[in-house]
Order: sequence, then C-alpha cells, then structure tokens
Amino acid sequence: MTQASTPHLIAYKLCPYVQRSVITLEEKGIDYQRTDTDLANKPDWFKALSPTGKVPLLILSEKESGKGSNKEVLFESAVICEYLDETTPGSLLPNDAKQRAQARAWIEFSTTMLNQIGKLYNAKSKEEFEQVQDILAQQFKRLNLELKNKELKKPAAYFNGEKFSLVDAAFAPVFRYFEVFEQYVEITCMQGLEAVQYWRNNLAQRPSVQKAVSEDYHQALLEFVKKREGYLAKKIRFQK
Ligand SMILES: N[C@@H](CCC(=O)N[C@@H](CS)C(=O)NCC(=O)O)C(=O)O
Repeated sequence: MTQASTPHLIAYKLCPYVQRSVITLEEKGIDYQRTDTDLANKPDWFKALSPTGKVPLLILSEKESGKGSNKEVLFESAVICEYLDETTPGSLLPNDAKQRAQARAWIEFSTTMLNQIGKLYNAKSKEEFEQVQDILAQQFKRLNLELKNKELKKPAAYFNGEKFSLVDAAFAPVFRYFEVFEQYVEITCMQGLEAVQYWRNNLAQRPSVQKAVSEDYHQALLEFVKKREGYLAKKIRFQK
C-alpha cells in the first residue's frame, strides 16, 4: 500500500544542492519534511537509499509490502527540482523548448561555479586562491553579459527577467558562499559587475532563498572551511 505523504527531503546543512531543492519546494508552496544527515558519518539507512551516497534525496512515498518497506526516492538536485516543478501548478522554467534548454544549460554552469568555489576554499596559498578567483571572475563576467544581453526594459531582477526560475534557485547558493567569505577575505570576482550584483541582491531578499539554510549556517560554514586548512581558513582564524 502506498502511503500518501508529504515529500521528505534528506539534506545536509551546508549543501548548495540541497538549497536548490529547498528553494524549489518553498517557491512551489509544497509541504515537506526535512531531515539533515551527517555526511561525515553516513547512516546505513542513508547509504541504502542514496545510489551516489550524496544529498539531496527526495523520498516520495513508502510502500509497505510483505517484504518490508520500499521507498520511492529521487536523487540529483536538478532532477528533484524539475520533478517538483512539473508536478505542481505554475512553472519555474520557460514554456519555450529552446529557452528551457538554455535555462538547463545555465543551471549546469552554476554547478561548474560551485566546483570552482570548492577549489577556492581548498586553495592552500594566496596565489592559488587568487588564481581560482580569476576563473570565477571570468565566469561572473560571462553571467553579467548574459544578464545585460536580455534586452529587458529594466535591469533583470532575476535571471529570466521578473519571474523567478530554477536558474535563480541554482545560483542563489553560489552567491551565499560569498556573503560569508567576503567578511574574512577580499572578494574581487564580482567587482564592477553591476547586473550580477543587482541579481545577487534580489536573490538574497527572496524568502525561499533565506529559508534554504538554518540560522547557524554562517558559523557552520566557517567551521567547515577551517577544517580545510587552506588560505581562507587562515584568514578566518586571523580575524577571530
Ligand atoms: N550532482 C549532485 C551533487 C550533490 C552533492 O555533491 N552533494 C554533496 C554535499 S553538497 C554530498 O552529498 N557529498 C557526500 C559525498 O560525496 O560523500 C546533485 O546535484 O544533487
């Protein structure tokens, strides 16, 4: 028998991919449960459920049979977000197939940027940190161009104009890292990029984006970065 239940998100406090899923759940007004798991010490039930060993997971239903419990689970944040979008009213992706494909491509681009951010907080020296920041600067420059190329009457509040989309849900966690990092180190990669800055500020004010992390996110991220023992960790320690 399938139990009708609210979706259950298996999460981790600091995960940007989890944040994408939460933002989508919040934007679509979906009731959900959230359970945070310890990725440093993955419980057996989590390992059994997650084919990749990664969060987010979205448990859709639990089927009880004579053989025990069998859960229907989605993994991969992009898939989770699109499923949530497709199965609820309204859409956070464009109607036009070409624009939808473009939106998915930019979501991929945000993943590339998240990978660079991983290199940023792992960088061992100032030189390495700046090299990664230069790559991020090129990526932000490209985004700035894209935002400006849209030929909207006024600056784009969100990536596709006035309407919040899954592209915004994907980039909000990118910007969130810098809200913390810039308090400890000079962040130059968005300097002078007005369209990006405007977009970033609009995303930061969005209630769904604010709800995607807990109140102790800042402190938890600092602890996480300090354990990497890189250049950023040194700057954080120095300022405390
Ligand atoms: N492509 C995946 C990436 C998810 C991911 O990298 N999750 C990280 C946390 S942010 C994770 O669970 N890592 C655990 C591990 O790799 O062992 C998605 O979009 O959902």
